[in-house]
Amino acid sequence: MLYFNYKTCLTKDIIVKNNRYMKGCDRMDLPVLYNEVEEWNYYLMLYNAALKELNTKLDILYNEFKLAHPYNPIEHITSRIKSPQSIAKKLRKYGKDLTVENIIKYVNDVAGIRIICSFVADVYRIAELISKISDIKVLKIKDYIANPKPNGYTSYHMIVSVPVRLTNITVDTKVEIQIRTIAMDVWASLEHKMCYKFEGDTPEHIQKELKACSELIAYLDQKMFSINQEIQNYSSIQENYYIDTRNKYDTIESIGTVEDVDTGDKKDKKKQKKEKKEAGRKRLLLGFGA
Ligand code: 0O2
Repeated sequence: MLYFNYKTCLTKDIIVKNNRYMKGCDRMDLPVLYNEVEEWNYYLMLYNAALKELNTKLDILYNEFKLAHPYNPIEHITSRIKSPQSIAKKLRKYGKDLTVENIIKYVNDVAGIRIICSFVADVYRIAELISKISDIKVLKIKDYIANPKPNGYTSYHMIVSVPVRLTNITVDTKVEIQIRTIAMDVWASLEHKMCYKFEGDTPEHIQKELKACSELIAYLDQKMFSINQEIQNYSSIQENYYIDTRNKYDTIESIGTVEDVDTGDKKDKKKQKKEKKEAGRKRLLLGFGA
């Protein structure tokens, strides 16, 4: 699984392909907040920590799927901290002043994770699994798959809170998770790129074309899903193998205990210690007797 930063992440986010390590944005300057810099840095630290926590949980889910399920429903995962421009734009849209308090209160996607799935059914499956992860609290759901936006945008959005444990306190921190199929992601990425310059004032005929494309995307997703269903029927032997593997691992409840192992080496050391002690006693007795 590769981590990329989607769209607008600032500097310092690093993609390291093989060790699956993502370094979050450490700093983000909002010049308008010059008198709240310290406070903002504190919240940024929390948002970054929440992203790391959630990324780790999702990475575990991803690896488990790779090992013990017939196919991995997750194609890839990306995460980012929202850009200052985007934060400012959102608050402007809500008619709110650019203050740290308003960002925390009104901007739900300062920290964002995007999960790209293979099929629509996988989107719902992953959403359900996320809602079952201990520690994660689902605050809000927007199902733009069941109810697409008027422009044709489809995606499943969850606002969740993740506990960030600091030395003295635990802070529940908001993260937006967007879950969508590859096809939905193609549409959203291109629409975002193409309509950015219109700033919400996209000409009507272009809007219509994009809506038509989104319908094609929905058709494609549905078609690919039914082809996949058919393929799954051919591979029932493979399915059984995975069910066996999953059952085998489902019985493992803990690998978190410590056992004292009596190695030969340890025995030797014990013996040596005993012999040394006895020799010392003999020496003492000898001395006493001398
Ligand atoms: P960026 O650059 O991704 O940060 P809310 O306060 O949460 O109820 P909000 O934030 O408008 O209101 O919520 P919503 O509708 O869930 O949208 C949040 C994000 O979804 C957007 O963030 C986009 O990433 C994506 N999104 C929503 N609608 C569209 C759309 O029509 N087209 C595309 N391409 N993406 C969309 P931002 O802040 O717009 O941008």
